[in-house]
Order: sequence, then structure tokens, then C-alpha cells
Amino acid sequence: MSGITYQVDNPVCGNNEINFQLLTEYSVDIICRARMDRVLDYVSPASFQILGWKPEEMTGRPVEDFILDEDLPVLAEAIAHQGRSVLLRMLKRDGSTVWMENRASLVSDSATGEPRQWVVTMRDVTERKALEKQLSELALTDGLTGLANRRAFDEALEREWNLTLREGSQISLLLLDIDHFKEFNDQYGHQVGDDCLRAVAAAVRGVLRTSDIAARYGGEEIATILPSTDIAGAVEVAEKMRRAIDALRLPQEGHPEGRGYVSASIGAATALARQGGTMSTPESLLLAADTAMYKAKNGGRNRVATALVVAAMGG
Ligand code: GH3
Ligand code: MG
Ligand code: MG
Repeated sequence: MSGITYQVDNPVCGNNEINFQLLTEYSVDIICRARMDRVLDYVSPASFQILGWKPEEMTGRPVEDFILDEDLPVLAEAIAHQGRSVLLRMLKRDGSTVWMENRASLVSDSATGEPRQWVVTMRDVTERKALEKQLSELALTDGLTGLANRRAFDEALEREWNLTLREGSQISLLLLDIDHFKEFNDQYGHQVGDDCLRAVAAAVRGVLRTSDIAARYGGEEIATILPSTDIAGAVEVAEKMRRAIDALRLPQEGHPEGRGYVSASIGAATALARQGGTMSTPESLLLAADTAMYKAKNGGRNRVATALVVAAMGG
């Protein structure tokens, strides 16, 4: 409430009230006054544009009535640290919610110093929130394929790996590498190579379950984390991927292993978390998947090969 001086005990109280309302009338933010028990006794007209509530529908009710239950602790924080702005979701009249930045300031009686009432400013930050979400998603997404990027992959693998060790369960990782992709680029050009990568990524995405996480791991490599999946399950998903890429029927002349079409080799590695297991970092699973992928390449490409890791449970 910087810029607004409001003395509660001013003898010319009526004038002050008029000044306060004049100042708040045209504000794009909602400006409210509440009693010490947080019952609103003034709400500026912006409440209607932002929340769909007319000021008279809000006055006489505690501010808590307009805040999502889940965010009430945030309100408590704003009250405990008056003057600090907090982000919380407020309830619109139509039942939906809107992100608001709220700041509550106590107004004291100038003679006694006793806190007398609250002045609260509420600013709609929905657009800012949406932009923040978009930016953070963008920072974790690969621009070409729309899959997760390497950073998102590293974070997810660390998280899923630790969960697997804690639970004593299992986790699988698929490492897919497009066969003879250098030749493909040389033959058809880099642009068509990019289109091919996009199509392969879409085919991979098409066979995944919601809990699986696929990422562009390198140039033409796609890594997929399959949480709580054993080796049989991993081979099943890998085979589906391989067949989905085959089914794209993207021509690649002079590529016998793919019978004239783009193909991929996939390494499928599974880590079992067991007492007495030796591997304690997710790099061991990556290494195993990489080894399996080269096994698939050496075995004639356009195929799936496997590897197993016994991880240290509880690590
Ligand atoms: P292999 O069957 O052994 O995997 O052979 P390969 O030619 O696929 O393997 P290599 O790693 O030698 O080549 C990968 C090629 O992938 C080289 C590079 O030109 C291409 N590549 C990597 N990233 C991109 C990309 O973003 N777009 C395109 N078009 N090509 C890419
Ligand atoms: Mg490669
Ligand atoms: Mg390759």
C-alpha cells in the first residue's frame, strides 16, 4: 500500500474514507480492507473483473472464503509476515481459481499504535504464472523432437534410480540409436534427417505409457526410462518401438539391415535393487544400456539386445 496513507483515527474520518475509495476505484488490482478478524469491510471494484465477485458480495465475509483451502497456510504466512507478498489461488465466482499475488499490511491507530485493520492488495498473476510454466517446460524440452532434453532426462533418471533403490524394486532403461544415420543424412540431406528424427521420436512416444520418460539423449539417440519395469517388460516396449519405427516405412536405399527402410537398434538394460548389489549410481544403468545397444549394432542392427545390473539396495 505504498503511496496511500490512511489514518484510522483521523477526526475527519469521512474525508479519508472518500480519499481511500477514490484511490482504489480505478486500480487494476483489487484493494481491500479487512477487520482484525479478517472479515472484509471494503473491496474495490476490480474484484468483479478479476474474480467475478461484486464488491458487495465479498464484503461482510472473511477473506478465507475466497482462498483455495490448499493455500490457506500461505494466507497464514502473509498474516504472520505482514507486508510480504505471497502467491495463492483465489476462488472465482464461477468456481475456477486464479493465481493472485497478495500483500497484507496492518494499519495501526496512530495515537495508541494498536493494530486496527488490514489493507490487502491482490494482483492477478495468472499470465505471469502461465509464462513461468511455459519457460520451465521449454527449458526441459528438446526443440527438434519435443521429447525431454538431456537435462530433464538426467534429473528424471537420478530421481527414478533413487526411488528404485529405496523400494528394492527394478528400473529399465532403453537406449535407441538410429542405424546408419550418417549415411541417411549424406544421402537425403540434413533437413530430411531432421524430419526423420522427428518422425522416429513421435513413433517412440506412441508406444510409451504415461509413467515412461523419453528424452533426446544425443544427436540421433533416444533414451527412455521405464520405472518399475523388469527385463521382459523392457524388451516388450523396445520391440514395440523398433516395430513402430519399421512401420514408418521411411525409405533408406542401400540399407540392407532395414530392408531399405530407416531402422534403429535398441539396448535394453534393467537394474534390480538387491541386498549385496554393487552398483550404486545411475551411470551403471546407462553404461549397461550403451553396451547392450552396441551388442544390437554388432548383432546386425535393427534389433534389441539386453543387459542386467544388480544395484545396491537402500543406497
Ligand atoms: P550406426 O548405425 O553405427 O549408429 O551409424 P550412424 O551413422 O548412425 O552413427 P554415427 O554416430 O556415426 O552418426 C550419427 C549421425 O547422426 C551423425 C550426424 O550427422 C547425425 N545427427 C546427429 N544429430 C543430428 C540432427 O540433429 N539432425 C540430423 N539430421 N542428423 C543428426
Ligand atoms: Mg549414435
Ligand atoms: Mg546411429
